[in-house]
Amino acid sequence: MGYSLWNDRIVADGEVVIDKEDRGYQFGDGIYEVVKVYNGQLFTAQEHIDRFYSSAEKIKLTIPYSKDKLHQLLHQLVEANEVGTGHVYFQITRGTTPRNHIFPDATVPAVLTGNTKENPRPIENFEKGVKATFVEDIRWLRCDIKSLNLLGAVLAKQEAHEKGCYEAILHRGEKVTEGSSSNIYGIKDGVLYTHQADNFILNGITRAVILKCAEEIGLPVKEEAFTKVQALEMDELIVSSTTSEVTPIVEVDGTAIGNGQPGEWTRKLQAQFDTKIPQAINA
Ligand code: DCS
Repeated sequence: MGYSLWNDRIVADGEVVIDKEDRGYQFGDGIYEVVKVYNGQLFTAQEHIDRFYSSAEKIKLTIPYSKDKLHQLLHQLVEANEVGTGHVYFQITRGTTPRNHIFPDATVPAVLTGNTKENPRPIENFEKGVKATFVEDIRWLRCDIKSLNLLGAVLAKQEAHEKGCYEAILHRGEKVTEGSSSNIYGIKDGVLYTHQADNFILNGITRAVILKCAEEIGLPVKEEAFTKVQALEMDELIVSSTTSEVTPIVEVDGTAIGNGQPGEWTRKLQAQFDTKIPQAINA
């Protein structure tokens, strides 16, 4: 047993009570974030908090706490649970009212919850790479919002899992958008390609770190969509997220990417990413 975040308090896990009329439970009417913890320290927390507020604004949900207060609560939660390396999950819903699609009135408070998980970095995936499969992107048209509604993502990830793959590479028609819970990149002739940050993808916080790393190691970036055919012809493919960091994709639906091994640029990006990971404060 550990501690959870419940509105503006850190409480014992068992104390959290969620009503069956919570709009998150009824409609998936809410948003969430996942923040990585390295050596007891939150990584890119401000960026995640900013995106949380931005997702909230896009669905017209008012978060009744300041960004600073939320940051402080997340920090307290990580300390209370003595997280070493893992992540914090938190979400907010539009509150509890008898089921009705129409928003509740402004007096109904949003419900904020959060918890942590100890979770080692997936080092073997970083070293050996993973397999992926193409899945048609049937999600809605506001993938820029980190919505609790994840059915499209869940179905795609399950399909990938059943095929023995780590991730589903989603595509709308011929164009690759992103992964079911990640962003996707291709490297061809020394240029890194990734879908532009529009309504068809979630603008990953890890994506921003990777684009910065690319700049720092002299790898030019083109934020534009590539096709499924182009994906298979890339020299290197990468999947990224808060928990996947920079993971090489070495095979898609049985086709080897490049020589079937993680590529040189991927190795350089991983090394550059590693330089940004917070070390233990008293190390
Ligand atoms: N695209 C989608 C659809 C995602 O769900 C995620 C993260 C990303 C991209 C990558 O964003 P970050 O780099 O900011 O993590 N999904 C979170 C999730 O559901 N679990 O872990 C990360």
